[in-house]
Amino acid sequence: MAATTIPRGDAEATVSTSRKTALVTGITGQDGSYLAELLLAKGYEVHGLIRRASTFNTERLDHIYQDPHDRDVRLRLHYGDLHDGVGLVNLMHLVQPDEVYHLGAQSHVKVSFEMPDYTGDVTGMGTIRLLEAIRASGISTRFYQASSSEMFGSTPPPQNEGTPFHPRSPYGAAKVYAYWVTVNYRESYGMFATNGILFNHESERRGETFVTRKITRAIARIQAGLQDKLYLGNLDAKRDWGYAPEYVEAMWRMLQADEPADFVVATGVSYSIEQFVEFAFERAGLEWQKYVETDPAYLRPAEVDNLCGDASRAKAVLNWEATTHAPELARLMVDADIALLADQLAGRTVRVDR
Ligand code: NAP
Ligand code: G4F
Repeated sequence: MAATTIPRGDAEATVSTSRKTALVTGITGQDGSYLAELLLAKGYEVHGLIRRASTFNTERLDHIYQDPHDRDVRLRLHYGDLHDGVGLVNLMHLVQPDEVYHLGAQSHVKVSFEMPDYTGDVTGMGTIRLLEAIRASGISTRFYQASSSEMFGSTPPPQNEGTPFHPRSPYGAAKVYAYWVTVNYRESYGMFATNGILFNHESERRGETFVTRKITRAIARIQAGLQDKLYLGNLDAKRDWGYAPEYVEAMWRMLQADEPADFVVATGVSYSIEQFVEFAFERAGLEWQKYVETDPAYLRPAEVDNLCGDASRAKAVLNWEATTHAPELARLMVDADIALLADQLAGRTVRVDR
């Protein structure tokens, strides 16, 4: 809990507050938006790092956006980038967070083969830049690193905290680097730094090019007569898919623990891509074989064949357990995409600008 200097237009006000302050990188992403909601509901003041873009990139935050001109604003967004180390130091000075949730990353595995250098810089080096910004600003804070089951790569399931890493992509390798620097700063500087090793988690806010959302959006369009084919890559790979809002709760619990540690977060059940396709098409009453075709353009130079997590430590230490599994997840995502498309077609999704 810190005295916080808060920009208010041109002036700045130093506000002494007893509520907890969190800084979230990647706040505009799927997990960042759910985490921001969770932290606001718990009474936190939430600061988010956003990238400058030529288009709006805060769509997932629109429903919790607070006008900075209002009183008692508890959600504040700051321009920055994981490339910009000095900016990160300045942000730490400004916000003085009690907790830092580092979710920002180039998070697409296939894209990481096309942009390996960039992915290494943002997803790997970005983590050490943030850790160094914490040290340079001299603040005491708790740090969460968004580690990934992609780090296990080709190591067979079930995967837990003791399973060796064998990443299969530039993204996975960058996450292994970020994992180890987080452990290193805990051991070297006594930082409360923790890795959440999260298995795939999805939602109606999932990025449109990840496989689950690509499938559920296509189903809505096929049903509406706007699309006739869905092109996918490897249908045989297996993933342990959970529901994102449940996973951000696990992140928060990790930073409330007595001691920093690393935790696998997973459902413990895996399904193939083809099975997810079946669950999703069945929900819409469509026969998937009529619409799905394979396109080698979506294959990766190396694939992660089977991820299935063992989250016993999270259950024992954090009392956290997944409750939503892939069949239900597929149904809720299909329903959400059908409703969203109906809203879009009826012109009910007009953005309110401020
Ligand atoms: P996401 O939807 O792709 O969000 C990524 C976030 O990172 C976005 O807010 C993005 O900003 C931001 N970002 C990208 N490059 C940046 C840069 N150079 N500087 C600052 N911010 C940058 O990812 P997610 O699914 O929410 O996942 C959150 C984190 O968990 C990521 O680190 C991901 O690698 C990791 N993870 C995800 C899963 C999963 O299944 N979802 C599983 C394990 C680990 P823009 O909105 O401007 O693009
Ligand atoms: O949905 P995906 O792109 O997710 P992937 O590669 O498992 O990565 C996600 O989960 C990781 C956790 O394990 C995160 F760290 C990472 O940030 C990201 O959130 O692909 C899932 C599977 C792969 O086997 C892929 O080859 O689906 C297969 N797939 C088949 N057709 C496809 C497609 N994936 C995509 N994106 N697009 C396709 O057309």
